[in-house]
Amino acid sequence: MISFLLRKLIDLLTNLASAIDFNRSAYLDFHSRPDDIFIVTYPRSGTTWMQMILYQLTTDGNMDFPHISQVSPWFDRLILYNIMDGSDLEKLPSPRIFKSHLSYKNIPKGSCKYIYVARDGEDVAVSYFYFYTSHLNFKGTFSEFFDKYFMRGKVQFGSWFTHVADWQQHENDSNVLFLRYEDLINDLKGTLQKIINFCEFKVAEERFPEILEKCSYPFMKKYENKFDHISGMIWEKGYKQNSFIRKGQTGSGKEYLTSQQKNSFNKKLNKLNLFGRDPQ
Ligand code: PPS
Repeated sequence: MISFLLRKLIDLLTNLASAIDFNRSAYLDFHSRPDDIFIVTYPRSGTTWMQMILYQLTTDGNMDFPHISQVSPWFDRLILYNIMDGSDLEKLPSPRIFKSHLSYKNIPKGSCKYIYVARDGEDVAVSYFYFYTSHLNFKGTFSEFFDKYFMRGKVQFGSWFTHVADWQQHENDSNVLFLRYEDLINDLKGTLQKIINFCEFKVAEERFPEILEKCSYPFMKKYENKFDHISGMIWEKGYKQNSFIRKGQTGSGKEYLTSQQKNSFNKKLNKLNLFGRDPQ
């Protein structure tokens, strides 16, 4: 029974990509700008890293944002879950930096730029297996995930092979920068320079050490809550983390209630003869 339900869940997730196709009309009112940048990837290929890189290259790099989605929204999710419509998208300041897992066919076209990040497919499979286990309640083994789901393209965004092959056909397009996760690992500084040239950013040379530090694995790991999908969903719903064990002190009531609120509270309290309180 459980494996049947699990199978259903995975089929449902697999249909996500086609659901996005189905919802295509929803983003037809999207108007691209020449300085829009779409970071496009197959999942687990370095999307979040690229979001952080572009955030660092286009701002002063402060870490005040609650979640990376606030400064670099996930386009497909905004559309699919009606989080934003065309007019909301219009209000976002330039340069708009969107994350997307859409295929080339389905990505909005226009005057904008696309940075595609591809990663070794075997490494993607392992990373995706761990993601399915930690975030999507997958209970099977790696072999099961690999043979039954990943290799058959029965995962959230379909086949890795199709996704990469599809985008690779456009690697020489003038508005596409085709990068590899492995380039970022082997030569982060050189790859940042390629991005700067492609996007025509102006970044002062003296900012580089700080940018490299903030885009490093240890730095991003330390701020993991600002990147994790789980905290992203919590932020999206407006919930605040680290506010459950609040102050742990007496006297907030005195501070917050108006005298009218205190009077009506006391009236009720006195009728019931509950435990004594200091007169106000
Ligand atoms: S997702 O779920 O599609 O948004 O995932 P995505 O961000 O594309 O990929 C997650 C993997 O990227 C790794 N990552 C990094 N590697 C090196 N340096 C930095 N700064 C960095 N930030 C994210 C992350 O660890 C995931 O890979 P694995 O192999 O699972 O560790």
